[in-house]
Amino acid sequence: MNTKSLSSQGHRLPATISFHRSLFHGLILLAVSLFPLFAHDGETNPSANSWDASRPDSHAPIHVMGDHTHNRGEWMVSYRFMRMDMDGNRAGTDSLTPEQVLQNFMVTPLDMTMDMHMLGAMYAPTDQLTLMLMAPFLDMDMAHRTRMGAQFTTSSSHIGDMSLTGLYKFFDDNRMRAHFNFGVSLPTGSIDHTDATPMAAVAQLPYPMQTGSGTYDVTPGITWLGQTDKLSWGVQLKNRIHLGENDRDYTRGDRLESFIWGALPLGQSTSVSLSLDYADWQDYDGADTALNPMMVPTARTDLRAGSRLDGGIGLNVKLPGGHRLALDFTLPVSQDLDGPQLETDLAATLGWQKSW
Ligand SMILES: [Cu+2]
Repeated sequence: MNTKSLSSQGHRLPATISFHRSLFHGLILLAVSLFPLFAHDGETNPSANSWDASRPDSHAPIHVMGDHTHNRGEWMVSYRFMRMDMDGNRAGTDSLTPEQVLQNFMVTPLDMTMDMHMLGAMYAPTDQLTLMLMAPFLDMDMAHRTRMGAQFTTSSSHIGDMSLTGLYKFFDDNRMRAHFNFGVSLPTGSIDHTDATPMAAVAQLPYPMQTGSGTYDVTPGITWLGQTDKLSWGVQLKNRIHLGENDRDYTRGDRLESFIWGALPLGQSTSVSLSLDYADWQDYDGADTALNPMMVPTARTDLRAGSRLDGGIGLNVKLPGGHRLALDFTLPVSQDLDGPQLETDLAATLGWQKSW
């Protein structure tokens, strides 16, 4: 058992996470400053100077949100199905057996599946500003084992936190585009999910099984896109900051995410992509007094932080009539969790977009 991470205090990043964070964000800044060199071209065709939204590789891998803006008067609707599989616990970068977790807790989580159905709409009132509305619906199941050897599963299912984002384009030249992401997330998800457990017929579910943050959140970000004759690329940095405290007296930890991707067109309508995502998130402030932190690690506010680097591969197909279909998979390259916490093994996203 990793006693160092068990004893760490809330809302402070472990040293290894701060190091990874600095390293990865440094690499992203370096990449952003080098990209204009690749994007440089001496072509005489004036349209070659514009970023081309009609290319199949112009959209980011489908798990990246708010990656593009639209021209004035354009609409887009989208649906995404995302599945995330978590199996087994870890503390730091080490895997833990259920028996190791049960040395310190009455109950251990074994695995979790999260399904998300995400509806999206985009509309551009001007060439500079695109508005985006997103509504997630979450469906989660978590399997557990008790010290006595009993197994049980809890479930929650509800609309998540809806968000409204303004994407403001501030650069559009030399086959590159850049925009700011200004998002507000509303507490439409629930923080009051209960289910039956061996301890109680109606038990408040621990933090990861709640479908909302319970707070108003802001999600500032920046996105930079570019194209060459052969490929498209993009970089996005995004932060989720939780404002205030929710009705159950806690605040989720803030989350920093960065995405970097490249996409290669295969003909007129298909593209393939590779991506690298880095995220880190912090511990919670406050606590839900209905949860017993001695019972299960998912009820501990100081065992929530972590960081993860994911590699992704994606496919994107343009169809007639403004339709697009996309599929991508992301796999962790490394993850460092303030645990015991369930580790992520795989995420898959299938999406459909229609614009007019
Ligand atoms: Cu769009």
